[in-house]
Amino acid sequence: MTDQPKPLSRNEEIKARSRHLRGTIAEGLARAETGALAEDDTQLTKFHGIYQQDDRDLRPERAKRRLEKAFSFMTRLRVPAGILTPAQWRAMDRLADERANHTLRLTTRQTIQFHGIIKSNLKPAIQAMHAALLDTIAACGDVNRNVIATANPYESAVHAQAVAAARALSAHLLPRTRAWHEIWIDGERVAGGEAEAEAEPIYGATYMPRKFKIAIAVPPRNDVDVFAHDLGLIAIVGEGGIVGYDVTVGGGMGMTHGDPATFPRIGDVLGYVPADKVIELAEKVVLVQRDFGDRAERKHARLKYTIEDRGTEWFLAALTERLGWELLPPRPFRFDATGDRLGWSESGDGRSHFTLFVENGRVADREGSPLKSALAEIAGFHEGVFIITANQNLVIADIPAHGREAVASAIARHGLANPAGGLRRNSMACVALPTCGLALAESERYLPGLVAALEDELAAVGLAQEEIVIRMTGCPNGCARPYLAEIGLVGRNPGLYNLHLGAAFDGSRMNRLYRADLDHDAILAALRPLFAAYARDRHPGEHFGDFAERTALAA
Ligand code: SRM
Ligand code: SF4
Repeated sequence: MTDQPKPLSRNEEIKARSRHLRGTIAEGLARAETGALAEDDTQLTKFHGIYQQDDRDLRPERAKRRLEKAFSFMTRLRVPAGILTPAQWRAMDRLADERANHTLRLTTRQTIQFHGIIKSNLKPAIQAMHAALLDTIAACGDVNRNVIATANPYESAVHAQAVAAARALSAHLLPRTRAWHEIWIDGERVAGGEAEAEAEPIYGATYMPRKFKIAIAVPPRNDVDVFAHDLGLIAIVGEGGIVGYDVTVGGGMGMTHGDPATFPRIGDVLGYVPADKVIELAEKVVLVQRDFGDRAERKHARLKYTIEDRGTEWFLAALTERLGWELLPPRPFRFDATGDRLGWSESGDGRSHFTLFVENGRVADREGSPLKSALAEIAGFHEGVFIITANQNLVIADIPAHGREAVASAIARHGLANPAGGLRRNSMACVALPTCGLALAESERYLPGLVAALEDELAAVGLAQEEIVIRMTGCPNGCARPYLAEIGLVGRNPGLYNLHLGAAFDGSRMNRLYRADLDHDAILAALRPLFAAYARDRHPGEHFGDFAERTALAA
């Protein structure tokens, strides 16, 4: 029997026929009889940063009444390195009220998602983003996504270089098609046939086999979880700032329950690249994956599987061939944590920064906690920038000396003080229900209550202030990077979670499955004795993840 090549996945056909990501999206937007778009077009809108969703809380009621699902759209901004001006923040705040569900959702990749935009509001919403000099191009889809970078403005010069690199990488790897502008902004078709007019020099007609993600970390902070990325860049700082990067490849978090062919993986350190060659390096990594990634099986299409199947040495050889030069041996680096440094800090240039904990990234006005209004007020007078962190938090950054008092007073007046508990400060949950179509269990709506219960347990053994990283997702896709948390909870079924333990505090080692299918009480029962043992038996300075690896998981 001969080895037949496997047929391409359906998404490959959709991309190939799409005339560079146009499909029939424009026609679907004009169709008033449904709140949805054509199915194939919903795959293409992802490349435009737009996901069709429906409110899952309303599904049973609407099905009973034989109504169409309550369709709406999630849109995701592209914000390299997570930086927004106050004017942009104010515009996005208004947009959330006028076109979406009155909330802004800070994501684990340093951007904002809007939920609940109905079809007729989509175009005006995107146009409002464009008017604020923002866009949603390539925020999702089989392309390079939002490039993220350490949100640490305290070392101003180095941070500025990392941000500049993130922006340059994002611009270089952006699709060239004018489809986004044509559909959402000006409505004008490019004359002379899109295919010829818009060759995609990097991606070609069918783009990447799957999503592709890049992060830049500036040690000692691994606040971007650099090892979770297809391509990770670890800044090496010398005289004059960032002189180059250690390069990691093949990280990724997603897996499918019960399918051992899928797994989370942390990236391999491949070598060192001088700073002036980093764009060329990134492009060639993309090209190797573009040409060798699996286009038949989407669950097997990320770079991590290409590398796992063919080997790191093969990958390095394929990369070197395209580069025409060799990576240098990696330089030493040291990470200390994946979390943000919450609260006030100062940089050498006389500016201050306040890192605000935003629970699970949801910026909303709630009774007793008017976070959204408070941030809009601060954006009204703030003279610096806002930086969204990859931990779903927000840095009110670059505050000049004369502006600090006003920010401090707004924080105090609106009760925005950061939480005291070490577990909550290091907690993160993905969106999950009711908007995520893939959620198997609650996440964002459940984690705050679980953390309260776990903090009681920690307080009982004297560990209330202990910094422990906990992350939850409503399914195994890994959107809050739960496999890199000291306590990872991964949704299995409504109300049931797999408990993973043992990741390193600095994000350099993944956790492992400890117990499966736990409900709320079972999660507490599993962790209670471990917290007690940790309080009693830990080595000086030992983090909870290391302790769990040494004790509970070793047993
Ligand atoms: Fe994610 C799919 C939300 C970061 C791995 N992710 C989704 C979708 C779009 C569901 C869907 O496909 O229908 C979720 C939308 C939920 C909603 O209602 O908003 C979603 N992912 C998120 C966000 C908003 C989670 C959050 O709470 O912040 C993050 C948005 C990031 C951004 O701004 O771009 C988010 N997703 C991640 C990360 C973390 C990261 O990149 O650092 C991962 C793991 C890293 C990785 O890619 O391996 C991640 N998301 C996935 C996967 C699994 C991909 C895989 O190849 O294994 C899916 C499912 C898929 O693509 O088929 C997914
Ligand atoms: Fe949805 Fe799963 Fe991602 Fe959570 S981890 S947002 S449930 S896809």
